[in-house]
Amino acid sequence: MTIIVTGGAGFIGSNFVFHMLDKYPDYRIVCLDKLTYAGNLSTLAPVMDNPNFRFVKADICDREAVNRLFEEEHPDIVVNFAAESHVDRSIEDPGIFLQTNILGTATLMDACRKYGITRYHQVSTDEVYGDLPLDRPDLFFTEETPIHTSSPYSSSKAGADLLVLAYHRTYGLPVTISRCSNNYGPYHFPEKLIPLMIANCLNDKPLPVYGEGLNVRDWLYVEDHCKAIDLIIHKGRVGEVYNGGGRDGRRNIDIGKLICKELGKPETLITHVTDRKGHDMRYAIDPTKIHNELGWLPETKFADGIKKTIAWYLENREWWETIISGEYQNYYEKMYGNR
Ligand code: NAD
Ligand code: TDX
Repeated sequence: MTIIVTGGAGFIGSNFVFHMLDKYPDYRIVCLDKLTYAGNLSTLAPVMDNPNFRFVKADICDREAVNRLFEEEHPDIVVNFAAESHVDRSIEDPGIFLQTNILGTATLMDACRKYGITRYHQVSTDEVYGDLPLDRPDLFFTEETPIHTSSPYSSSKAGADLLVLAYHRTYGLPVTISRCSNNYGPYHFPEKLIPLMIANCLNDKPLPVYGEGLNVRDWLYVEDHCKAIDLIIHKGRVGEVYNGGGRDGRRNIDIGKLICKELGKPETLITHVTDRKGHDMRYAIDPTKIHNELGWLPETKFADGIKKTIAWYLENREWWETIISGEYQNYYEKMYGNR
């Protein structure tokens, strides 16, 4: 079995590469990644010498490079993690989101049609459903919830999802889609809420909370997401969408307080800054379908996962300190300097 994993040098993709190499010693895992600002080859260092692993630096939008890889590897399965993934960046500059997230997805699926695969899996997001009101805790996203996006990022992911379902209906491509809630855990790029707050807290810098910080996210430990995708590509029904979530909704302000508490820092580090434009209020996933069909349930509770995550950032300072000492400084100044 050969699996092409795109975006495997990023946060979730790298965790998935580790999970698959560990669980399936007879599988070949080929990572295709452009190594954008969000991709780190150092993350993959532990598996670079593994004979079952190959890394290829390429853009999923580069048809020639993608086709060449299919001719060389004859993949059985393609799992597409590659994307521009940060909502705030999409608000600043949507173009690359449309390019990578929509056209890149089409390019990959065209290669799948041309060379033949047993499964194309699209890693999507709960953000395609838009948001839920704070005063309706009884509401959850199901796979039947209408697509209703808020940001250029979520719109580009929704566009890709529609294309994936269209390639299934029109060309009979054997596809599946997963829509998971916010992930957290090792190798999470420090522009996202949890790793940004951990890094700032450790450096005694302000923890920027957008607006009042009442927005709720449904946090899922990254390993649980990887297990969900593993189940879907092996046992999921072709043409289906599967939601995955932690059923562990938390307000952003409470995440900040918890991280201060765990690291023994004062809550006065929390600083309210200008809100994100079009900021989604609440995400909450109903994972009944994947539970009933595939037996998946998140195994790591947020209370344990956040402790493991903080411990990882303490033990792997070099990984994130290298990131935040480079180009990230310019990004941070631009996004937070006058906020
Ligand atoms: P990430 O930004 O950490 O990693 C993205 C990876 O894709 C990087 O390694 C980057 O170099 C690579 N990439 C970007 N553009 C590329 C291109 N044109 N060609 C090849 N490689 C390219 O993202 P992540 O948080 O790991 O998210 C992975 C996927 O999961 C994305 O599709 C995202 O939409 C989805 N998702 C993320 C979350 C979350 O909470 N992070 C939740 C649900 C779904
Ligand atoms: O500095 C910050 N302050 C703050 O209050 C940052 C970076 C974020 N926030 C808020 C915005 C959100 O309400 O925290 C929440 C989480 O923000 P992000 O970490 O940027 O994640 P989110 O916008 O929810 O999107 C994430 O989950 C869904 C991923 O980045 C997406 O790729 C995924 O699809």
